[in-house]
Amino acid sequence: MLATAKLYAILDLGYVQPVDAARITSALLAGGAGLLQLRAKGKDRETITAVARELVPLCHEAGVPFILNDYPDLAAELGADGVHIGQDDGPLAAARAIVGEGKIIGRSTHSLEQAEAALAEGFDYIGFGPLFPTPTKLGRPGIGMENVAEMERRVGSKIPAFCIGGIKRSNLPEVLAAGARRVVIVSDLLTAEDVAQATRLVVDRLS
Ligand code: 3NM
Repeated sequence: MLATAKLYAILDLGYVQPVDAARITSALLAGGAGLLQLRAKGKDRETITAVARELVPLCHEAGVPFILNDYPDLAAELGADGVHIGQDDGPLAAARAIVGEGKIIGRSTHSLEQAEAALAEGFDYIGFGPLFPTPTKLGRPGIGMENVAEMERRVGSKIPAFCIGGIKRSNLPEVLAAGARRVVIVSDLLTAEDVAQATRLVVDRLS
């Protein structure tokens, strides 16, 4: 499923209350998201565990890998299909030792050099961004779209590479024209009036 996923959706508890997590996740899955991450920055382990226990079966029923942001130990404990880690979260081998062989491990990258380093290290996929400044990750400048095509040639041709950061239905055509083939969209989907319909629209444009 990772190989074919074009839209990576993130259930971010900065936008969605835990009580709504299952409903919104079902809409993202119904719309055709190919990967689903739970991102719960600043939440306690109990909250993350409770939400993940609801989302894992929904993802598995849909045949979509469930990825946990950070916390390789919780990912293993909760039966996640993988974990996503940032530049400051240590080497791949350390995360692999905790989540186990056969699990998906992704890395956030913010430059061509970091993208190539993640490929060389053996990550299963990368995020590449933020292309544009975004309220979901405040304080980071956008890296722009000028390296997207080269990143796709050097890295995206070997492992799935998802452009991320400030991507919306409205600017998706430009992002695709710049060479992106897979994207992560967070706030534009989570704040959509009809989450499933918005997701479907993006998936259709990516296929
Ligand atoms: N990681 P939105 S940008 C979670 O560049 C995240 O590593 C990024 O959210 C990175 O679609 C980002 O709302 C936020 O802009 C993406």
